[in-house]
Order: sequence, then C-alpha cells, then structure tokens
Amino acid sequence: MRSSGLDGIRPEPGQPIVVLTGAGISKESGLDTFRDADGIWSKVRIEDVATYEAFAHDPRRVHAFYNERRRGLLNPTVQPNAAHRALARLERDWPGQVLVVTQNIDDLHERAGSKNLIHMHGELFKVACEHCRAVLEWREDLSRDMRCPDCSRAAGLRPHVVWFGEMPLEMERIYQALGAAGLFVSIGTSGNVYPAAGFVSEIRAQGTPSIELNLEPSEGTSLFTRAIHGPASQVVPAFVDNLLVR
Ligand code: BJW
Repeated sequence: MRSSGLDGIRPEPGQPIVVLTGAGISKESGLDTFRDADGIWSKVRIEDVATYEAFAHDPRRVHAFYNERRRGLLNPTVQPNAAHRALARLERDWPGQVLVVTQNIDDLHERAGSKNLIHMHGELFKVACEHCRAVLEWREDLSRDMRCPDCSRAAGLRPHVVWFGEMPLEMERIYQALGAAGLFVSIGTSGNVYPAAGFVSEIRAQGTPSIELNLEPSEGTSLFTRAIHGPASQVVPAFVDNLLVR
C-alpha cells in the first residue's frame, strides 16, 4: 500500500469523477478475471473465443463460451459486492458528476444502483444482429441458427461484446468525460488492454490526478498519482468514505 490519504488528489466539490473498472471488481462476486493465474485466459485461448475471426471460423465454440458465462451471471450466488455498492453510493452522494466506465460485460454495477455507466466492451445480456444492427436484451443461450426477433433473418445474431480488433463502444463520450475530469479512478484492471489501458496516460498528460485501486500493481501503476493495493471489497468502500467525508 503506497498511501491511503487523498491529500493532493481530492477533487473540489462539483468536479466530475471518472471511474474505470475491470474484472477485478467482480472477482469477489464470484466472476473470474482474465489474466490472473486462475483466470479465463488460463482456460481458453483469446484467439479461439475473443476475435471476430474466431466467431466466423467456429461460431458454435464462441457461443458455447458466452452461453456458459451468461448462465454463470444468472446464478443467484453472483451478486454485486461492497465495491459495486460503494461506487453507486459515490454517484448518489458526490456533489458532481460520477461516470463509471466499465470494461466488464456483467451487469453488477447496474444491479448495485449505478446509473451513469458505459459498458465499453459490451454487455453479456445483450445480442447484436449483424443483418439489421439491432441490439437486443438476451438472457437465453444463443446459437448461430436463431432468427433475429427484429428482422427475422437467421444466422446473424452475435454476443454484444467487443472482441480484439473491434472498436470499443462510446469512445467519444469517454474521452470527453476524461477531458473534463477532476479525478480519474481505476479499479480492478491489469492495464493490459487498450484503449482503456491508455486512459491514465491521457489523464496524466492533462495534469489531472489519478488513483489506482487494485489487488496488485497494474502494468501502468507508475503513471498514477496514487495507488492503494488490496481487495476491491475493502479498498473501494474505504476510498469512497474518505472522498465523501470532508
Ligand atoms: C482484483 C481482485 C480483487 C483480482 N480486487 N482487484 C495500442 C493502442 C490501442 C490498441 C492496441 C494497442 N496495442 C494493441 C491494441 C489492440 C488491442 C489490445 O489492447 N491488445 C493488447 C492485448 C495489447 N485492443 C483492442 O483490440 C481493442 N480495440 C481497439 O483497440 O480498437 C481500436 C482503437 C484504438 C484506439 C482507440 C479506440 C479504438 C478491443 C479490446 C477488446 C477486449 N475484449 C475483452 C473480451 C471481450 C469481453 C468479454 O468476453 O468479457 O475484454 S479481452 C478482456 O480483457 C475483456 C476485458 O474487459 C479486458 C480487460 O481485462 P481486465 O478487466 O483488465 O482484467 P484482467 O484479468 O486483465 O485484470 C484483472 C485485475 O484485477 C488484475 O490486475 C488483478 O490483480 C485484479 N484483481 N482480484 C481488486 N478482488
């Protein structure tokens, strides 16, 4: 733990806060991270399930991967943890705008009560139609032969997730929010995947303070103004308490 104080990084009331979250915030809710020793990429290869080429080559395999994760997210034991709830509290009680930009495709931020939220890598409970571009709510298993409920054409539905080589969602809105932020907070992400991993460099270049809250130092840890290392369910509520108590 480098420092637990917020001296020098506390934004003025009214200044916007941008929070980036990654798989680490949902780990204590029972969802796997990607790059930890027991993470998703230790069990499947990125190039088999997380590129458009993989989907085009073997849609059945990619659907099976996301169907299993969708079923996992529907398991009643998977619930928001204290870190998700603390961010919802921050949005409610901070006297300024709070935007959560999540790389996660789970819905735990919404379930905890976050409202100003961007899923930059998509959402597990949505599918997209490659024919008519509709994006639809979806909680069932998905397969290649299913028809789009909007345009009725078959073989066009895919998980509404951003694979490697695809453009993350709402980038313009994200960069606008980063440009106006009084504080940038990064939680539970290893800092391996761009463009999210580059946000801290943008923030640093514009002279905005930043803080990393992660189990261990991320790839970009030295770029942050401050870092607190520990489990999200402990460090995030403590950080939010500290920010809200003046
Ligand atoms: C805890 C904890 C606890 C554990 N408490 N913490 C340079 C510039 C721009 C792009 C590139 C570039 N170089 C290469 C690229 C391309 C590529 C990329 O980044 N490749 C890298 C591997 C090098 N990026 C892309 O292709 C992206 N698109 C793109 O760049 O388009 C062009 C563009 C350029 C510039 C601007 C705009 C656009 C698309 C990336 C898509 C990522 N997709 C995935 C899978 C799909 C969704 C899914 O199936 O879920 O998204 S990959 C996977 O990684 C997933 C995640 O969202 C993402 C990030 O992972 P995350 O969240 O960081 O998880 P982990 O496991 O890595 O880390 C967890 C952390 O938590 C660890 O540090 C733990 O210690 C910690 N932790 N328990 C707190 N209890």
